[in-house]
Amino acid sequence: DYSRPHDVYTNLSHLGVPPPPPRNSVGPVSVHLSSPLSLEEIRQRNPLVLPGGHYRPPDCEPRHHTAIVVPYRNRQIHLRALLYHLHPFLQRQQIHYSIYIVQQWGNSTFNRAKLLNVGVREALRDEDWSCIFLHDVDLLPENDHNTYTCHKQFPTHLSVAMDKFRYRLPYPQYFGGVSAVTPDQYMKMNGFPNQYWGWGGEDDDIAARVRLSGMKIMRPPVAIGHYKMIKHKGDRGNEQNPRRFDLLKRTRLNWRSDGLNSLTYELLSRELEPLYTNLTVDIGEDP
Ligand code: UD2
Ligand code: MN
Repeated sequence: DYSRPHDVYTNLSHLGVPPPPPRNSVGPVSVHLSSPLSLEEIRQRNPLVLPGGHYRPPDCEPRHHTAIVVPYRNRQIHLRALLYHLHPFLQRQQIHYSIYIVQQWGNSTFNRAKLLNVGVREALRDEDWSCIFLHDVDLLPENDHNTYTCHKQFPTHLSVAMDKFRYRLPYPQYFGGVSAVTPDQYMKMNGFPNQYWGWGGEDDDIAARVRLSGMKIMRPPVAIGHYKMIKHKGDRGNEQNPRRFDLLKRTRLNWRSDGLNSLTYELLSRELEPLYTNLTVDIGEDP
């Protein structure tokens, strides 16, 4: 389903009326990946961003309140590139937002989906966010008509056209990269799985939860959902998860008992950095 995750778009799309772009947006933006600036330089370029990576448009009452949640460990260069691009991008869209970096503490196997659960829960302690974005650290949006807002009814998958997949959806159920849910949608699907340690499968599990909880996936048009993925190798501590196929067979049985309602973790620190809120969390390890 390629309907636009934006009220205006979904209302008008059946009439073939081109949607009005968000104010201040420019459409396609060029994304350069060579040596990102230092955090201090990025901060200087974004003087209106408050500690914790918080921003509120100064000259209007924003209609959208979006938390950006990024699962993270040991990707400094990618983080700088993301902050460099995302802050101006979101400000052009006149969104009230914060950026949360959810950092897995220690050397245990990485668990992206569990970190996302932690990020959602902690972000909602701060504010009544109307929308929560789940955002890989290495993905840079290339078109600012791709609005970082939620669809009222259904979860949205934003990264539909990445350079790494030659700007096409790799397969119909694909849900990796960048997606968005409202708190209600998140609750309805019991959040995300906690049991996927290592690379892979968790995004397909999340897509399955959307369906199993009676929802469907919304997507922006391919021409707008363009992203660059910063090229990288697999990380140590995030090797392919050999159990992912077995786990995926059981999503239907497990989704109600594993997720938001079974989430346990220890928050080790919460820091308001100049460009983001840092959450360092002990999420345990693969049993
Ligand atoms: C794909 C999906 C991703 C996820 C993953 C499987 C795309 C664009 N993305 O990413 O959403 O489903 O497959 O798990 O297809 N990370 C760290 N440190 C680490 C390891 C991971 O910060 O040591 C974070 C980081 O935000 C990264 C994300 O986890 O972007 C996904 O990991 P990846 O980039 O290594 O996996 P990739 O590119 O195959
Ligand atoms: Mn990646």
